[in-house]
Amino acid sequence: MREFPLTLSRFIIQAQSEHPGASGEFSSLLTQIGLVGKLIAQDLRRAGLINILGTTGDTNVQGEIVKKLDAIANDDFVKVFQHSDYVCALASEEMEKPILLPDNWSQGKYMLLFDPLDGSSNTDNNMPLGAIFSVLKHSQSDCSPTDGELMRRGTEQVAAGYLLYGSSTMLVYTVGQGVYGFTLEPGIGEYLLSHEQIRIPDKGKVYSVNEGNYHKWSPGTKKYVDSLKVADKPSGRPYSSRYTGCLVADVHRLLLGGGIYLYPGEADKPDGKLRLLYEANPMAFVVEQAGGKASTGTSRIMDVEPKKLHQRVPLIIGSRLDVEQAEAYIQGRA
Ligand code: AFP
Repeated sequence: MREFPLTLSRFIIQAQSEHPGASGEFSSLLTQIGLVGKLIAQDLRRAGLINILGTTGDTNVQGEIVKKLDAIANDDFVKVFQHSDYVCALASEEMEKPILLPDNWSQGKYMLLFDPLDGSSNTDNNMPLGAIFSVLKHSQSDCSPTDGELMRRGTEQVAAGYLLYGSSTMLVYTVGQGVYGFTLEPGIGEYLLSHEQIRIPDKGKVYSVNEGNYHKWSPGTKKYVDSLKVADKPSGRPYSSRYTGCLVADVHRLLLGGGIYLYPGEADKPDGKLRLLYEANPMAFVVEQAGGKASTGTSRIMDVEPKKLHQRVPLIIGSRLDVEQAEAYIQGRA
């Protein structure tokens, strides 16, 4: 009889059975991430039809114009997790302050940090979008976490991953034992295991960066990106340039095919654009678990000590050898 592909739910239950002491809270959290993906994918598929394009007219804590879909995606995350039993704090790119569950509610032991809609500039032109999530464990189980509890190094994440809304909807995540990818089968509303133990090639042939910012980069960054355009067959150059405006989509491509994504520091923005806690750290956890690297250009992303909830960090992420090469140029060693 044809073996039916492993569904996300069965995969999570099987993984949980390997941890006899597991309470199931963690498994439920991951299953609910899948539910959020279905809700947002549904809205995105009909976005042009139900007039939810455009902006709400508000600006978020980043000072960015909030697009209706940003707000809808954020609401979906909050609705699904606020009344769950396994999350005690929610922090989002779209919310200045985290939502801390009051003491009188059943307190879960996990804290969820997320970018509910990554690539918002793509909402009105049918280009890829994503969502990024990071899971931390609350240290005490008897009180609401403080803001400080949420500002933990990337090495303390217990899970991380992303939802990719592209030609298909995918959930890709890690719990520290490799990286697994699930593709949504819309006909049955189930995520099916489509990419088991994803490994990123040690070196790629693709680079992903917004070259419109070239004039703002450090000399080392300029030299590195210039080096990728030199025609030199033995070293596999020139690389191809691919940039979608969606971190999730660009890193997903590199995760499967190899290469490098850069959002470096700039003259007027030395910390770059991307946020540490709910963009760089979770993507770094996934890429490192697949055998790649994630750096600020001078240090490992997951070792950065957070100081603020929405702090930014330069991000150089992808194939191990490509990231090491970029670090050498950025640090003036090449
Ligand atoms: P938005 O969600 O505000 O569009 O930002 C997307 C993002 O954080 C990341 O997904 C992209 O790689 C990067 O910013 C695009 O930024 P630029 O438009 O400055 O290249």
